[in-house]
Amino acid sequence: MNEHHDNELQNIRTNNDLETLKQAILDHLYYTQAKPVNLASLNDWYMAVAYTVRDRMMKNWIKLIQRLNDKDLKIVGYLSAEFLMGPHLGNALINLGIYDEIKEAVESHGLDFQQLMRQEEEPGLGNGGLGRLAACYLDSLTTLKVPAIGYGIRYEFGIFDQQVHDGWQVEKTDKWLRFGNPWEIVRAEIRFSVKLGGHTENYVDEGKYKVRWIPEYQVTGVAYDTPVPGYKNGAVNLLRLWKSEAVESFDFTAFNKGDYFGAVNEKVFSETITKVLYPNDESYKGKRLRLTQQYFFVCCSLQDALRLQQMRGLSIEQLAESTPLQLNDTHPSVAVAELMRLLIDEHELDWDKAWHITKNTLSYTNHTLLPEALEKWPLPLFASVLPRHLEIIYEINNRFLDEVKATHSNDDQLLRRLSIIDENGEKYVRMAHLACVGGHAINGVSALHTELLKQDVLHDFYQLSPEKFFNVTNGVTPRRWMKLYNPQLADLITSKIGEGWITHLDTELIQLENYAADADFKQAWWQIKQQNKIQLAQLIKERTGTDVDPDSLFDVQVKRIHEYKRQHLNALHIVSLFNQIKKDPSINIVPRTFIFGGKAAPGYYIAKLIIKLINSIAETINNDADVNGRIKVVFFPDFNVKNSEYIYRAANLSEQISTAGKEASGTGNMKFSLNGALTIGTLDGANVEMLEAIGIENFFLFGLKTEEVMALKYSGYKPYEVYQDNIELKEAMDLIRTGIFSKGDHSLFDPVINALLSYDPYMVLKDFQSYADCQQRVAEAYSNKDHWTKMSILNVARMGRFSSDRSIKEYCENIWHARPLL
Ligand code: NBG
Repeated sequence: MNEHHDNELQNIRTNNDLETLKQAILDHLYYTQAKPVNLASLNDWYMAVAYTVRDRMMKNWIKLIQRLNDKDLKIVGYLSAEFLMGPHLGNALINLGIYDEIKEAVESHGLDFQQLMRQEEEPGLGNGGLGRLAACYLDSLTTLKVPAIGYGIRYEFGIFDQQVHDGWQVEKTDKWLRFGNPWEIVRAEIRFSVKLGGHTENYVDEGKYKVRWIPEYQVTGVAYDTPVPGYKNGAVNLLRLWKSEAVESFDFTAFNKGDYFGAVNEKVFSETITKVLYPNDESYKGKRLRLTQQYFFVCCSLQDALRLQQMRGLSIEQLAESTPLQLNDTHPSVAVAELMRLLIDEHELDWDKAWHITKNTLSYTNHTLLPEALEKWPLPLFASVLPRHLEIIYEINNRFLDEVKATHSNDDQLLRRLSIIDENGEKYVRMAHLACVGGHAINGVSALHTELLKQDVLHDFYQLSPEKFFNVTNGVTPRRWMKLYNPQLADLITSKIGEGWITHLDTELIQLENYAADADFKQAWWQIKQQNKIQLAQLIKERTGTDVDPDSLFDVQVKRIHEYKRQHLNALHIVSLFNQIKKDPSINIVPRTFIFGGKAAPGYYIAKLIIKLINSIAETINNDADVNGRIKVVFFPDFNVKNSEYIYRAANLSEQISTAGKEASGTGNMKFSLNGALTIGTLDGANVEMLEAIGIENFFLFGLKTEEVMALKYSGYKPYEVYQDNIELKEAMDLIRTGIFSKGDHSLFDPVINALLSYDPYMVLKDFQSYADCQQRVAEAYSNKDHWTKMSILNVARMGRFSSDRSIKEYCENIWHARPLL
């Protein structure tokens, strides 16, 4: 290629002046989308713009690929079954620093920029907080210039789209790839084969005892790479997702016998593995495909890590120092057995050496204390999918328990509790135990959560190896959650304290405290919130048909629907407000809009009924003459990263009301607070640390503490007595049973009501009064706009430590021993 041509190519693909960008978009429309301007759909334009932006990452992307040969390069591998990246375009524009330029270029073609951005499908490859955390961490890793690869699964269908029909959740397949995905590049030559099922055979080779795995079948994993740009720093990392394919697309024996459909069968089966993301909160027990998915992506990722090791000219013995691998929850924890298998069976290392490498390479993040969410696989199922791994796990377990006996205790009960194999009744492989034994570090995701892991869920492991335990409190990226999703507030902040906060939130944001008493600043702060509320009100009207008043207090609870998160506590409080109004329509009420959003797992009946309850309450209250618009209830359908843009920034009040001791951290709590919402919350998860940072005077705290929850449970909690003793609560619950919200159907909500009256495992009733009282304080505080605004500013100012940059620095220092690339 001659010099001149090379330069020209560089220009149209790299220059950021208006004329070049305009032309680049037209070029892609023509040469990539094959459309003339007059026939181009909005999607064609979106694709052309996306390719134009992607081009501008290429140079640094290729630089990264070239660096993959560099011996000194330490690469962090983040293994996660979920990455909830959110729409890529806006984020890329912010991080590349070309938002305004592209906006202008797009508009110069006569297009509506916001509409074009909304054309991008949500890449919903995750359920909620855990998957979004992985996405925030990739952003921070890259912004901090730590070379990293996010390893995961390229689900053809992500988390279902939620529709609401007659108040009920209806799930729709998420066909996010249907109009093409301009952000990924298939690496057709990066493919690994993955064995499944079958049996093992022992044999002796040159005097050495060896094992051969004879699989029942085999599939191939192909790499799909998506670039992850850092914030204005020229760094790009990779999100590498695996898609399953058939080894042979046609079974030619079947084909030659004339069985065309039989021949395609294998292809269909193989591609099933990465077909669909499992919604969480469902029991995975017995879900063979789920285990297969987990193994599939772990197997491909580890083979890839070893390949990169080789490319860099490093030995396998150096794996731990050069490629630390983080297990995001137990979903990838089969990596312990798989890495051992690769090292022993395929690379012919001896056990001790392999074990040393495995242990020092892997580390494990726990994300939940709920016993039902701790993964365990029935032994027969595990054996039938991964026969060789089960043998390895037995060996790991035997050696581990022998060591405990030798160095600690022979206590049979202790050994049974520690064992990787659960032998109390039906036998299971406990994946959390495998991850604890097979890694060098274990961390919780908030201070409280880590304490509870140590004291309770992983107590025995903590006693055994306290040095393995760390806390890394979660964080969120200020790039997406503030700069991109709340541009006006971001600009206001920058106008006062400069833009250092975007990358140094923990040290810079605090300067905002100086403006908390500044009248003009407060006015501007309030105004921006108002404008954000007006926009959300418009969207609510569009999506639900409900009119809401932007001057009312926007009280928001968005997150997955789960009993422990207690959306029904919020709902009961609304019903009791309604009841008060009905009893005395002249009662003085601070106008409020209660906004809910979130998906329920399709198999979680009570959660779905809670959605129906919220919608039913909304229908009655929103149309009640006595209420007269003073309170409104909205269920915003299909809450996801894309829709959340409008929601966090418009909230006055953030509901973080889980039962103390149940929410591992929460990250929505941080997103709200960083966007100026005040929090009503329990001492749970990261709320504890937020409260500490923000100050109790700026936080609406209520409810039982973790120890109180535990003590009450121990002493025998009687929810029915609470109900009988509390008039407000009793009237609210009874009102639901009159059928007033359900067109006279008295029993529709019985499953919710009865669960509360008989077990109430999350102590909704016990916390009701404290919550209602606290909500009264909220209403009073909101009546004083000036003071409310001051609290809001102080809130934001003091939230600096909840940046994911801080979290990633802690992982780098304490767990990965990784440093930024200079
Ligand atoms: C979730 C917790 C949240 C936490 C996120 C991210 C799972 C298993 N856990 O509290 O419920 O914020 O993980 O750590 O999804």
